Amino acid sequence: MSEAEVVRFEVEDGVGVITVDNPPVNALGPGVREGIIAAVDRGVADPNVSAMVLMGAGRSFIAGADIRQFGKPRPAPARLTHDVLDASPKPVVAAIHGYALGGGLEHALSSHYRIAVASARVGLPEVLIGVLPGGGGTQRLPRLIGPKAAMEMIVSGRHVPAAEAKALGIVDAIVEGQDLRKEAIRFAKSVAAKRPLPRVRDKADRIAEAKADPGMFEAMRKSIARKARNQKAPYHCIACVEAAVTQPFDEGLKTERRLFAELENSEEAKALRYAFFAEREVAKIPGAPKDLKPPRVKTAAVIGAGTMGGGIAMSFADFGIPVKVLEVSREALDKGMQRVRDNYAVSVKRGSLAQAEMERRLALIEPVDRYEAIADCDVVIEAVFERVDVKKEVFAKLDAVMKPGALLLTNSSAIDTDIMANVTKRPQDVAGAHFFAPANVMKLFEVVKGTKTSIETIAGAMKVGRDIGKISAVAGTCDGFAANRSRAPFITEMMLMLEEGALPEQVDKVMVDFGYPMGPFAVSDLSGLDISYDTRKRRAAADPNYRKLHVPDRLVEMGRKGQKTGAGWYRYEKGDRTPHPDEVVKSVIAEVAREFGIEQRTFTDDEILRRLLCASVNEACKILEEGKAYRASDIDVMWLHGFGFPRYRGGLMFWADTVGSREILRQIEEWHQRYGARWKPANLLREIAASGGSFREAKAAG
Ligand code: T1G
Repeated sequence: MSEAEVVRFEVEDGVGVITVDNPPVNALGPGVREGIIAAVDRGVADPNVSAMVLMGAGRSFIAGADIRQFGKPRPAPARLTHDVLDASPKPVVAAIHGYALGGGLEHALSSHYRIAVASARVGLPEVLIGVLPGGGGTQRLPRLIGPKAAMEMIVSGRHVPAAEAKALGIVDAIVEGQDLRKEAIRFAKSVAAKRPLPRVRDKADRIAEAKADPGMFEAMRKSIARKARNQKAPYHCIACVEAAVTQPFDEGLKTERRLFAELENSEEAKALRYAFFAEREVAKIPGAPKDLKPPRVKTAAVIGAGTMGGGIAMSFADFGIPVKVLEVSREALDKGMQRVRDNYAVSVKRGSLAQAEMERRLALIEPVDRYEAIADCDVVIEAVFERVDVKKEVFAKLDAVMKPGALLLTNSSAIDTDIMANVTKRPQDVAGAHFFAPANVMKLFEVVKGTKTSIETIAGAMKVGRDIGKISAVAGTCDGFAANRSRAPFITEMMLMLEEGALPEQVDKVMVDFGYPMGPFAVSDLSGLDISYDTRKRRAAADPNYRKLHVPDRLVEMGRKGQKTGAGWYRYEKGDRTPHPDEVVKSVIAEVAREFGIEQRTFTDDEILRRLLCASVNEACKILEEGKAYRASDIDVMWLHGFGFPRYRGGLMFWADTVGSREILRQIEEWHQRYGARWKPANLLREIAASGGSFREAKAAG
């Protein structure tokens, strides 16, 4: 796109209006910076122009640099837009609507005034994609709002609403009325003659205040130590803001550029950029007609007021959608509603929810005890016991009462969606809507397509997920769908390594060092060992060849169900959630090894990491081969938002590419030799290794 096409310059009432028009979010792609510079030059040179306005066309101001350009060679620009805007002898007013993020906000900070509509959001979120504000943001923002507030914004990467931005001093005025352009021209004229121009780079008063608290930078480093471990970008952000306090502006800019260059092509930045685009790609349904735009659901219903049912109802209420909760027994209904009230009360007690907001959300959740009461809802999600007969009965009733076109969804985490669909006369309207516990917290929303599910129903269900703040990802119906199925081998290997001599605390340390917030055994103690025990019992009953997991089975049979019983893989002191390694577990492991003649040995940390993740990479390839997921990057999104996979590692398949497809195949073949059939390499994995291809770009077969 040429400069002229992505940036327009028009003179109106003596004001030069510079409009960036680079859909969808006016990113600073090719030609945009050059277009802005050319426009400012025209405005400066035009005697009829007394001031200028910089704004975005369409739904947003500028959402930052074009992330797709990162990692690609870029010729060093002769002039920087920031310097040109800053140095303009005529005032430039940045008029913000939608988003002013990253390079977008930096262009606004390089302008002399900033005005915004009330719904606008501003921020410097570069740290979320593994870099830092590289267009002067780390030097200008501290001068405008003070180093502490600036550092908080830059290290968190959060989007700041216009009202708060005004209070912080980022924007000079909130614009009323609908016509931002008109208001911006009026504002520009009102400051056209004012001199000197308020250049942010010249502001020193807020920097001076920081000199009184030099410890703020070390304090910030300490406060992010746990969350930002293994990462560089957050620390480089702090170092840049520190430079804004300790160095002259232009020296600080050099520091910013040097540290930016260190990050741009880091593994961390590549992984976070990949995750950014994978989260956008996952929303796309291959082959779906472009005009397939399902409506926002206005009313919802949930069948079952258990833990999942209650959490699902809260998800709808949290996003302002009225929801009915159906339970046939009044007692179960009251118990379920009380659990919902208690959950909200915990958030109010923690201060993360206002009492009034709690009341507002509770008012959106209506308990009902008759199917007729939900007949007009746009979507219904069944969340009853994981028993086939009960689910079939529910779907037969839903088929009888729900209005035509309603989405009939099941929250089953394992039962084949077709079983529920086939008891209805409208299987095309049935799909899985798999929430992850706790349903009102976990972001992953797995939409399961049955054999007869229509593309309209898939799109509708995915939209439901997005409308309640989830990340919707599609999976094909099969045992464990895509997310749990891809993780199941991870669980199996973690249990079998114990039988060979690994210890829970060693495995957990490896995964925490890798970046997980918590190790898999500690997570198992938190959610309860008995849940997976019941699943294993069902599987062993159905499949005589099912490989029993003796150690966890024995612990549960000893009454060690995890934190809730004070002991599981670890032991816990009363009222304390700190996991303590337990000799009892060691002796159970030794006992199982002796009984089944399993030789005990030591494990390297790297072997533990590879054993867990390679098992799932292999399964993910089988899932793609069978078309049970659209893209490998979808599976990565599932791991990021369903299983706490460290985001700066990109995801399971992205990690596999950092090891390399041939090495992954070599490793899996070695374990195939040693451990047998469960490690048989997937055909797709062999193909990727043979072609030297990448796992993250793999797509569903056919
Ligand atoms: N670059 C390239 N493409 C982008 C983009 C960007 N900055 N932002 C969005 N897109 C694409 C996105 O991939 C999708 O494409 C479409 O726009 C709609 O996005 C020098 C170094 C603005 C809050 O980090 O956070 O500036 O999938 O689905 O939900 O210091 O997009 O349709 O083909 O997300 O309404 C800093 C990133 C860059 C902001 C809108 N900026 N964007 O959310 O729409 S680094 C960011 C967002 C930088 C400077 C540095 C969100 C949004 P497609 P969407 P949305």
